Amino acid sequence: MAKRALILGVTGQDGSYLAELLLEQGYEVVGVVRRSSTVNFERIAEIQDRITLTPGDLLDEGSLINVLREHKPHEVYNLAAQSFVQTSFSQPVLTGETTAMGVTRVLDAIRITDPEIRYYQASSSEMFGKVQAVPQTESTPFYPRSPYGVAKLYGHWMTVNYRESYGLHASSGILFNHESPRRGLEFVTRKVTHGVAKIKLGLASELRLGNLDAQRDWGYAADYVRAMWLMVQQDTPDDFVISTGETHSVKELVEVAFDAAGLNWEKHVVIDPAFLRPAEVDLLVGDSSKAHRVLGWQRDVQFASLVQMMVAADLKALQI
Ligand code: NAP
Ligand code: G4F
Repeated sequence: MAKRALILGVTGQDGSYLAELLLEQGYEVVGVVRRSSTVNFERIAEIQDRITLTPGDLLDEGSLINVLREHKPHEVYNLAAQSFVQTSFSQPVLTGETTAMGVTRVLDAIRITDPEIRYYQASSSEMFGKVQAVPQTESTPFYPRSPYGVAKLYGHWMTVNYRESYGLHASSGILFNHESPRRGLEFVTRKVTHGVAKIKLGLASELRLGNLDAQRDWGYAADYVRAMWLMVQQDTPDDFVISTGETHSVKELVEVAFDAAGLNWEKHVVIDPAFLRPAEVDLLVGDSSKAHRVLGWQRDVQFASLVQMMVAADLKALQI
C-alpha cells in the first residue's frame, strides 16, 4: 500500500519541491490549500493532476481535524507559515497566529485524530537570531530577533513538547535559508536575480535593496526537502540543523548575480532604508554534522551555481 503524506503549505516554494520528491518516492500526496480570491497554484501546476488538493487553514483547527479524518495520512509536513521576516514586524499578531499557534493547532489535531501520524515541523535558523555561537548547531541557544523568529521558536518548542508529552513522532528541521527559481519575489535572493534579469532585458534600470552586509547560509530548496523526508523516516524523531556550512553577504550575492548577466552591480544598486529591519540578524552559518551523520544528508548545489541558476531562470521567464 502506498504511503500517504499531507503537506501544509503545498503552494509554497518548499511544498512544491517536497510534493515532487514524495511523488517520485511513490507516495499519495494530499496538499492543503487555503481559500483565496485568485488561484495561486503556479508552483504545483505541473503536478496538480497527480496530487489531491483539499481546503484547510492553519487558523482553523476544525478544518485541520476534518482534513486528517478524511485523508488519514501517515505523514504530515507542516511547511505553512507567514514566512517573510519583514512582514512579521508589520503584522506580528497574524504571524503569531499562523506561524506559532498554527503549529499547536496541527499538533493537537494529530493528537486528537491519530497520534501514530509522523510529523515534520519547518523550524528556522531565524530562531538563532543574534547568534550565541558560530557556527550554529542543534545545541546553540536561541535568541530570535523578529516576531517571525519568536513565532518559529514557539512552534519548535511545541513540537518538542508534543513529542515528549504524548510520544508523537514529531521532528523539527532547523533549516537555514534555502532558495530556488520558485522563491517568492520578496526574499532577497529572488528579488536580486529577478531584478538583474529585468535590468539585463532593459525592463528596469535600478534595484533598491536594504542591508548589504547581512550574511546568510544559503542552500538550494530541492536539496533541503530531501532532509525533511529523511527526518520523518528515522525510527526516532529528533531535531536537525540543515545548512551548507558556508556564509555569504548580501553584497556577495549581488556581485555573483550581476556577474552572471555580465552587468556591473555598482551602476544599478541603490540602498533604500525602506528595506532595513527594526532588528537585524547579522550572521547565520550552520553546522549540519548531525544531519550528515544520522540522516546521511548532503547538499548537491553550491552557492554560485544556485545564484546562476536563479538568474538564468528569471531571464528565461521574462523573455517569454
Ligand atoms: P512560502 O513559499 O512562503 O510558503 C508558505 C506556505 O504557507 C504557502 O503555501 C502559503 O499558502 C501557506 N500558508 C500561509 N498561511 C497559511 C494559513 N493560514 N493556512 C494554511 N497555509 C498557509 O515558504 P517556504 O519558503 O516554502 O518555506 C516553507 C516553510 O519553511 C515555512 O514555514 C517557512 O517559514 C519555513 N522556513 C523557510 C526557510 C527558507 O529559507 N525558505 C528556512 C527556514 C524555514 P499561500 O500560497 O496560500 O500563501
Ligand atoms: O531573503 P530574506 O528576506 O530572508 P531572511 O530574513 O533571512 O528569512 C528567510 O530565511 C529564514 C531562515 O533563516 C526563513 F526562516 C524565513 O522564512 C525566510 O525564508 O533576507 C535575507 C537578508 C536579511 O538580512 C535582509 O535584511 O537580506 C537582507 N536584505 C537586504 N536587502 C534584504 C533586502 N532582504 C529583503 N527581503 N529585501 C531586500 O531588499
